[in-house]
Amino acid sequence: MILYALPISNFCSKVAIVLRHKQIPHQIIPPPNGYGSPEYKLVVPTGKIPGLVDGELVLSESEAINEYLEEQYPNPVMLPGDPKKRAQLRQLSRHHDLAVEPIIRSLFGQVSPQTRNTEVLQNKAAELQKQLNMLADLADPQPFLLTAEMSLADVGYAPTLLLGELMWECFGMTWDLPSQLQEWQQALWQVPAVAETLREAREATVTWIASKQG
Ligand SMILES: N[C@@H](CCC(=O)N[C@@H](CS)C(=O)NCC(=O)O)C(=O)O
Repeated sequence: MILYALPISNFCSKVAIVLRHKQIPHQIIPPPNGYGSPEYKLVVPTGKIPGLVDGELVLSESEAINEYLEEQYPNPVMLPGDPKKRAQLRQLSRHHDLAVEPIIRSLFGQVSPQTRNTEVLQNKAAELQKQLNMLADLADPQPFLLTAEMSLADVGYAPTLLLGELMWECFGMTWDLPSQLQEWQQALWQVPAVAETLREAREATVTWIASKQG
């Protein structure tokens, strides 16, 4: 199994965590000539990362990839419970992809001081706080969002919250994770697959931020 990925991409980290946690034999390699390149599109037609190749199967979209990995390699289980529980777990994963992550992504252009706008930063920070408070309301940390063991609902948040924290530091803003989520984040960061993936993500992100400071 090959995962086309870069350590700077939080969506790639979301998949790398699952591959590592499930101890699925795999190789992680960068997309040839970068994502979006004609060479990469010959292998993964969308041109996006993460891209998974498993024999004949070629997949994009972290959510589709993670659910495929869960179905092919059910141990350890990462989407447990009855249909109601599984639906709630999927909801929290979508909350990451559709509500929390896009706010942080929308501030990539602000990492360079030349293009920074304080009003935009403050508005986005307030929006993010609302979405994190919503996550705290929807979750029931045990210590993972809705489960005793890490599930597919948790994995997207690990790299995205790290990315947010490093960006907020660069913006000189206080990173304020709701108190109900703090133990969850500690537990998450201690999972070996998460710790290994975040080490690489942190290094890539710190380098990226430094490169934008002129
Ligand atoms: N919804 C996608 C998002 C992945 C994504 O945004 N990947 C970026 C890099 S971080 C990318 O490949 N962008 C190139 C493009 O969209 O053409 C997922 O969950 O995998």
